[in-house]
Amino acid sequence: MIDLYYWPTPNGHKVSIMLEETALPYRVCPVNILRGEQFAPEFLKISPNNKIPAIVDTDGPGGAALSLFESGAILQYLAEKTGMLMPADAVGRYRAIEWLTFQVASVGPMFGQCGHFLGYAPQKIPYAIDRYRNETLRLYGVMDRRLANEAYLAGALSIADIATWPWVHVRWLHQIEISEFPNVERWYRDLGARPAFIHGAALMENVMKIGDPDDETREAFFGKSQIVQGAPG
Ligand SMILES: N[C@@H](CCC(=O)N[C@@H](CS)C(=O)NCC(=O)O)C(=O)O
Repeated sequence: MIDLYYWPTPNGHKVSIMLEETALPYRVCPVNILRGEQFAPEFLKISPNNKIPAIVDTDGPGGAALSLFESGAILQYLAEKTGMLMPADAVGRYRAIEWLTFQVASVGPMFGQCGHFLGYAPQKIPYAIDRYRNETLRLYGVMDRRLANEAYLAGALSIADIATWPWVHVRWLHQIEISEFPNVERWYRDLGARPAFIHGAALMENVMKIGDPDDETREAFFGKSQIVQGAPG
C-alpha cells in the first residue's frame, strides 16, 4: 500500500496521476499546505523539505516501509517498482531521466516563480514578472520543438510526461496561450484524455485554492514558518 501525502497542486498531481496509471493501491493523506500542515513534525520526518508530494510505501524494497520525498525520486521509484512508464532500454531510460530532470530542475521552478510574481506577489514587479515569464515562454518553446518530432517528451510515454503535464494544466497561472505552442497543445490534449490523467488531476479538486492566498496561506508559504520549522504562525 502506498500512502500518498498530497494536496491538489501540480506537484501533487504528478504522483496521483502516476498512481492511477500504474493502478497501485494507495491511500490519500491530505497535507493542507495552505494551513501550514507541511510543518507538522510527523510530516517533516517523511518530507524534510516541508513540501508535498511524499509517499510511504508500506511494502518497500525488502518488504520494509520506505518513505520518499521529491516528485522526481517518487516517480522513478514507482516506475521501477511497477516496470511501467520508464523505457527498458538504456538509451530510452536516460531520455526519460533527462526530460524528467528538465521538468524538476527548470519547468517546475521557473513556472512556479512566474506564477508567484504574476499572482501571489503583493507588489507587481515588472522585472521579476518579465524574467520568469520569459523563461516560461522559452521552456514552452523547448517543449514545442521536442514534441514536433516526438509523440512524448522522452520518445515513448514516460514519467517525464507525467511530471510535466500538470504544470501545463495550470497554464492560466502563467498567462500562456497554448495555441501558440501547437505541439505542446496536441500532447497536452492527448494525455489529458487518458483516464489516469483525468482521475489523478481531479483528486480533491474541490479543495484546490491557488492563485488567491489569504493571510494564513501567505504565512504558511512565505512567512517565518518556512524558517522556524515545526512552529507555524
Ligand atoms: N521539488 C519539489 C517541489 C514540491 C513543491 O514545491 N510542493 C509545493 C506544492 S506544489 C509545497 O508543498 N509547498 C509547501 C511549502 O513550500 O511550504 C518536488 O518536485 O516534489
